[in-house]
Amino acid sequence: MNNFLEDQDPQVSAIINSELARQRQTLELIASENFASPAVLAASGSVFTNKYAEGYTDHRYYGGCEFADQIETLAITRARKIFRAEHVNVQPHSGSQANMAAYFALMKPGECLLGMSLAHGGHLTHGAAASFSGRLFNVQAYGVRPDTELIDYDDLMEKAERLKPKVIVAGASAYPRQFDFAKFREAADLAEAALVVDMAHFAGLVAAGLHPSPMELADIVTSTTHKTLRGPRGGLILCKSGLARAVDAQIFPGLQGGPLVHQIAAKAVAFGEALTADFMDYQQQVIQNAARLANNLTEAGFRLVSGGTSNHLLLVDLRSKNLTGAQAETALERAGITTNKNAIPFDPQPPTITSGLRLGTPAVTTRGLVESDMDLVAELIVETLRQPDDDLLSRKIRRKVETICQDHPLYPEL
Ligand code: DSN
Repeated sequence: MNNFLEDQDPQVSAIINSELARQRQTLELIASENFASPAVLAASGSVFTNKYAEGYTDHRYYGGCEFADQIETLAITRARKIFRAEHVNVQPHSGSQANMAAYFALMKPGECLLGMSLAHGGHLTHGAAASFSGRLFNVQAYGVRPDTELIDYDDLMEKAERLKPKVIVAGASAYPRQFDFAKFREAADLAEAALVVDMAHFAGLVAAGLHPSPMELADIVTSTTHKTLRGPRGGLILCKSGLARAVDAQIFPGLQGGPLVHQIAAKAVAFGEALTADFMDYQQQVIQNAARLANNLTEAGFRLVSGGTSNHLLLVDLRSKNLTGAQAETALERAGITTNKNAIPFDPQPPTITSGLRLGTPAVTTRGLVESDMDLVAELIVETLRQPDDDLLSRKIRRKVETICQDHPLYPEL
């Protein structure tokens, strides 16, 4: 990679090169990961890393912000266009901070937040006890139905009416289906609550028009920029003009100091990419690849939570295979396939072990894999999980994984 880095700090350079080699030589099936373009990486590693720009484009607390203003304005303009949003804040350092700012803009500590249970696929920041959300707010959870494993909208309505939350948050980290935002709006109206939609996982699908957009129905929409959206690591908030000041004030000076201008530059690049026809095709392929992987695994006798997928991810129930999520994750990693263990709804195992495995197709699709490749990927997963402790087999599979990776080179320009 960078010669100047290698010359100055060979230790750091070697570790970065090892990570590049790992990404190149393994199949990335973690549903929340992706490979940002070289242009995004270049912007992220640019001289904007040196710049303080506390405040917003109309009012900075530092001099020398002419180009920081230009880049932030460009990122905002592009994000507004992608999502048809009235107001955009591109400064959140992460999705968690975006969610925190959204909550603080809408309610006070101690008030009630109704979010999807972490155990049923929700996110930490949607009310888990260990997160700021569970510590600061009176958190209540909705979840999925035991029979269909789809969101229990009746339960959501009942809880909205009875608990009168101040905020309802829709969104998840491990839900393989689309969200019915009209039902969430109905629940919010029943409770006279605000609706926050955290679209971090499926923002790329929304951008491509392949998942209903929450923009019209939600009060505030939050996201990360690095999952299906395929940008740099970071957060994003979109809302109606009426909430713009409240949201902005919660990000700065409420939660953050200086924005990460280099990340905002990289967000601008990614948003530019998200406006292209190629990006639409890419998202379509992400969905097709997930559907194909789901079909293959089902045919091989694996039960999928909710029976399949209608987005970029699937959740495999490993119980009938006498395997835990932790065992499966370890076995697949040895074979060069990176995944993560994940709780399934009503999981009898603790979150550190789990009965499930979450698989997603955003990253392998960026590498150029299509449905026929997913047939082979599924075969390798099935073979590995059939004999998870067989070292010889995992070495054999790893070689096949490396062949797939060589056929779909990653970052040839680096
Ligand atoms: N926990 C991340 C995920 O992998 O879905 C999101 O923060």
